Amino acid sequence: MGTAPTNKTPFRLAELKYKRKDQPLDLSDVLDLSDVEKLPEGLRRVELNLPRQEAVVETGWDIAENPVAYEYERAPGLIILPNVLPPRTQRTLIRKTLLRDIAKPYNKGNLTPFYPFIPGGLFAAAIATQQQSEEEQTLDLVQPLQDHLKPMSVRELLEKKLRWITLGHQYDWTSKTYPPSPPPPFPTDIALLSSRLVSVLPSSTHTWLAQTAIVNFYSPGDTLSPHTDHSEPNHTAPLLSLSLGCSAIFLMGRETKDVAPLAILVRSGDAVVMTGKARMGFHAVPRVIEGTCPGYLGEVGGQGEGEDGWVEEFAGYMRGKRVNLNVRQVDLDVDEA
Ligand SMILES: O=C(O)CCC(=O)C(=O)O
Repeated sequence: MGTAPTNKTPFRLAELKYKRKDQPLDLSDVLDLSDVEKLPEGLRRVELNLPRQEAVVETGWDIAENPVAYEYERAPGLIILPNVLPPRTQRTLIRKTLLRDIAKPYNKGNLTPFYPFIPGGLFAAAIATQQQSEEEQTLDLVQPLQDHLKPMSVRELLEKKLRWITLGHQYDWTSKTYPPSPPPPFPTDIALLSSRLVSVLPSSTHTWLAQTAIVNFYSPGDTLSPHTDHSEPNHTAPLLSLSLGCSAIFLMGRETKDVAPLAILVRSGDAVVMTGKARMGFHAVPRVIEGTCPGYLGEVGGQGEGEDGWVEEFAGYMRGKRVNLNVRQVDLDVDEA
């Protein structure tokens, strides 16, 4: 029997394949770069621009000592740096976004139009309610800003409703533009880490500046639809994407959905950078894989224990989450620092 014709694009077919829950997840066509002994055909190692140690600008962040990067012929321009963020760096990034960045009222998110800003931040507020009984929590519900929504506890908002916040330039999802007014500050430490990562890429001939980031929060079951990121006036500056927590399947396609995308397993600590042709390519996250959060995030013990403030509240949250930092330059030109 032949295959029934379909009017679905190759991108859509790939998306559906990894979304479906009625069959075991088939990873046989998924590129997994966590342990590459022999380079599969079509995969090439990318020569990085690693400055001599003494020339490294001190950023205060650890990145892998000898990062490796790959590019696959089916996704030209997509540079994959597996395991480039050590556990400690991952923990610090998560803590900073959950405790600090989320607590700044100017960093808007998907909840902003619907629920009031929680002073001190949603994560800290949810931790504070941990000792409360369920009864006490129902007395403390957050009242929605729109009548059709229901009051919710800070814990429910954090765990079930928070999907993203924006750092730096605040993208306007209605007009699909970045407002011309001066943006709120982009966190300097995250900008330094991002620049350091982008600076090792071979194409880094121009200054690159982290000016905006979407911090995506996913639970297993959440997906991100295929899209291109074209609202930044600069369509050539690389887009840096950092994965933390549970693993996910990331689909990288071309400028049209008529070409089958490459499926990549992105794990905690991986970076993918969309450069060149990949910068304007369709991409999506059809699957976040349950139960794959590494132990150093999902538990309190291990590296950095006691020193980096990684307490049960963070471990408990990350056990079931994937956090993605999607960092971009907005302006056409940026000044040399
Ligand atoms: O979560 C990811 O890996 C990708 C996120 C993304 O594409 C976006 O925020 O535009």
